[in-house]
Amino acid sequence: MHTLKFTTLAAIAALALAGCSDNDNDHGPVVAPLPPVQPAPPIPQLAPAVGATLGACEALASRITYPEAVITSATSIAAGTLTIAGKPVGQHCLVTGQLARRTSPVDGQAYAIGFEMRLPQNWNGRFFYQANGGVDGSVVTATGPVGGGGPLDNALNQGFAVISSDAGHQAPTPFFGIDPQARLDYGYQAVGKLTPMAKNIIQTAYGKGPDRSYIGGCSNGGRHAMVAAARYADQYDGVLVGNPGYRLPLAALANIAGGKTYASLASTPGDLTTGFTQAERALVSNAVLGKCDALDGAADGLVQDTGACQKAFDLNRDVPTCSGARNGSCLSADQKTKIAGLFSGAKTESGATIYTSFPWDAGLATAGWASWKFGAPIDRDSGAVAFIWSVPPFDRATFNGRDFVLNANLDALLARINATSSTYPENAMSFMTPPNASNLGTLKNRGAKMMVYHGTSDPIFSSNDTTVWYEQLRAANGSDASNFARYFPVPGMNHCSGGPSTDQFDMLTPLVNWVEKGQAPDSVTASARGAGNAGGVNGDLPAGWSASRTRPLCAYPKVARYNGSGSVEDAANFSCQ
Ligand SMILES: [Ca+2]
Repeated sequence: MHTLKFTTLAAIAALALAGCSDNDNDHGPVVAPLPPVQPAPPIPQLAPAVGATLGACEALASRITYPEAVITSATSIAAGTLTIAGKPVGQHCLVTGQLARRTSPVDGQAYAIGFEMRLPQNWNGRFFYQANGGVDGSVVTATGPVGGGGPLDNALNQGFAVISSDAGHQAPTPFFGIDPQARLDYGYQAVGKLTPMAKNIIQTAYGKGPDRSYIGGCSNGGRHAMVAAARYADQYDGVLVGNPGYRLPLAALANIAGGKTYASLASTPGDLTTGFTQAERALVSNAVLGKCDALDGAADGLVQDTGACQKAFDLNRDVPTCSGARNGSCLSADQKTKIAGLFSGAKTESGATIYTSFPWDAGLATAGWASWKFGAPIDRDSGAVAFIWSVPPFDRATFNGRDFVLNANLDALLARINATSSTYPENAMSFMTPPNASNLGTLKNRGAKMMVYHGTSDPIFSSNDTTVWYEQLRAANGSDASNFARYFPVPGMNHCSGGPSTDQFDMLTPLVNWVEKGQAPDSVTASARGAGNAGGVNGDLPAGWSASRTRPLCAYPKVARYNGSGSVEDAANFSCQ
């Protein structure tokens, strides 16, 4: 595997060099002799973390000293003050503060990187950076999510020291984007600044720094983690990436394009939900199930072979076309053309591709799907594009989200996302995305590991975008990245949770076992959250499912296939193939 990789790279390098030479016009490419093949160094096995006990909590407020950090409190939190799935979280110390207080020379507002750390009394020797979602702007309780919906455990409860931050601005609104430095902190620099500070605080609290460090999150948090895997690979041993909006500005612009399209299909002007009604979405969902459900061996309401489904389903062929008025039992010809166009990848007015395609899946009839497609363009994406990612930002005084979407010039917005200026020298795609998403050599070669999951019915960040990225990562690693990075599509799951899916799982524990024990995960068992689930009930579950259905989530490209006998409610009767 490594021999193949180095031989291939050497050959490509030689061809590229030859192609660039000045004198090859008459003779064609001259292939230089290949250098001797060097075996790749073995990937090191990292040692397991060793725990320690916290000293006095309140005294930390004065004992922590770190450049530009202001500690505002250190408070002992009794066991049971926080709970997870009804269970008490153990005693810990809550440290709050701010890093890098400043006043913006551009908008005159005060900024800082606000944070809290929760330091368990009985520490497992590990650090967890909790990367948060949305546009950040609030310090979410630092419990350390382990993935999926309705988690039954969290990193804090498992003994990790956890940090959470607002990523450099103090309101969950997009207007911080007017300040250039706040853009960069949100994009990547808050993680870069907080990570060494957090390790320093852990050193002060426990008398030693963390043996092993992890970063994880979903949505924008998945993006933070994916960016950290590229930019701060020297700082992290394990990276947990959920539904990454790793090309977030483009995903948001594509969703604005979608909003504009659904508005053009709306039977009630201005009400985007009437462009593709719940009945019509249920019709399409059932048609997808009809063509794709059994491809994995079980007609169980889950499309597990997502790749095969894209070849098997055709919206135009498999859904009736209305002969009269729309009534929920058909789609109009205009709907078919425009909706199929959005699924195949939104484009600008001039035909430029904005973002990737979305896979057909059964999860598009849910309320969550509708909220992202019909509400978010106006409520969320418009402001983010206008103020965080556009150069120059739009005028806050005259901004209106609905008008912004309905009157959007997508070509002009795409240009603004890629633009720079003297005030905003780094463009949105630079500060929001990994510098080279498929180059994770630093992470790989130091023995760090990465686990990625993505719901196949995610309506805002397409799992196809993650699949394309993972294929690029495989190609950059001799066609196999599974020795350091694995990708687990979650059939039917919407954005980070929900959807007709088994969305309850813990990816952090298998990640730790991979990093520290060398136990590579081939699959992760996930559960449905039906009636009585301790983590909360998933209202999107179909009526026919067992409340406690389980499934293996399989490492891509394998998919869960029914073994042919036994209950379809039990993961034991499915295999990753
Ligand atoms: Ca199935």
